[in-house]
Amino acid sequence: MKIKHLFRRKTLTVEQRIKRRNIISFAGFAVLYAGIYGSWRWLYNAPEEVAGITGGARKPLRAALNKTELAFRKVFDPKHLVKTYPASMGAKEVRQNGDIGIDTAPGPDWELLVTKQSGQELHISLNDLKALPKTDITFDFKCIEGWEQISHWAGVKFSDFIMHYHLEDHAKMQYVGLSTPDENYYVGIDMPSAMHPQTLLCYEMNGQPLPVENGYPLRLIIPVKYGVKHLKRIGSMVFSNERPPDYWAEQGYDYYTGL
Ligand SMILES: Nc1nc2c(c(=O)[nH]1)N[C@H]1C(S)=C(S)[C@@H](COP(=O)(O)O)O[C@H]1N2
Ligand SMILES: [Mo]
Repeated sequence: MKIKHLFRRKTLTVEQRIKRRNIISFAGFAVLYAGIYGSWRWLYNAPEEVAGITGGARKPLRAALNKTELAFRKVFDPKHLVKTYPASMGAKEVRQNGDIGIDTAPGPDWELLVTKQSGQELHISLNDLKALPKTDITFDFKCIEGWEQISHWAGVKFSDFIMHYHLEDHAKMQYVGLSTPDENYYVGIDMPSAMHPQTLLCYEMNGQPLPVENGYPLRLIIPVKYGVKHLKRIGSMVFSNERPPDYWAEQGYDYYTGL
């Protein structure tokens, strides 16, 4: 017998070939499923991040979100402008969504409390803010619940406010934290988004003082972010290099919720 004969594959019958393929596919899927199960176990057993700032999600998940955020920040120019519309296109019936921290009547003695790093406090009245240059914007306001609406707002550019009150050093920090006077709703904003040229400390909607439900006397309008970050009835402002507490991030939503 010639030696090469030994190594030659036996010609298989059709049945044998089917069987062989079945075995190969079953083995293939078994490995795949074991892999999926293994990854799931790994994620399931992964440590939770410290609850507080964010919702106590599994660390690898949050790490992925944070990495995505950093990647997007690199790709997108922070000075890129959100699309704007003529003021006449602003909705006349503006939606009123979310009343956490604004479900009581606004106090007559409202003022914006800014706490500086030194501990020094600024107490700023609505008239003080109205005396600064006024900027308006009409843009498509988007809520993570799935609705959007073109609306028209006006107030002081956040960056103008920073310059006027000589807070440039504070604006070098990484975050600004804003809260309602009763501290029931609060947001943390990364400084590049706060200093974005379209971000407003807003006191007017459709050329009128803000309705109570839309945040009277002062709210944040930050077009580079989803609605959750547009805090209504701002009572206080702090600056920090740590992420300030954020109401929806604590419930597990992405901290940055940028658009
Ligand atoms: N104080 C306070 N601000 C808030 C909220 C809230 O519940 N309380 N909801 C947010 C959400 S989820 C959205 S979509 C917008 C809605 O703003 P509007 O009511 O002016 O449409 O406000 C944001 N700011
Ligand atoms: Mo929202």
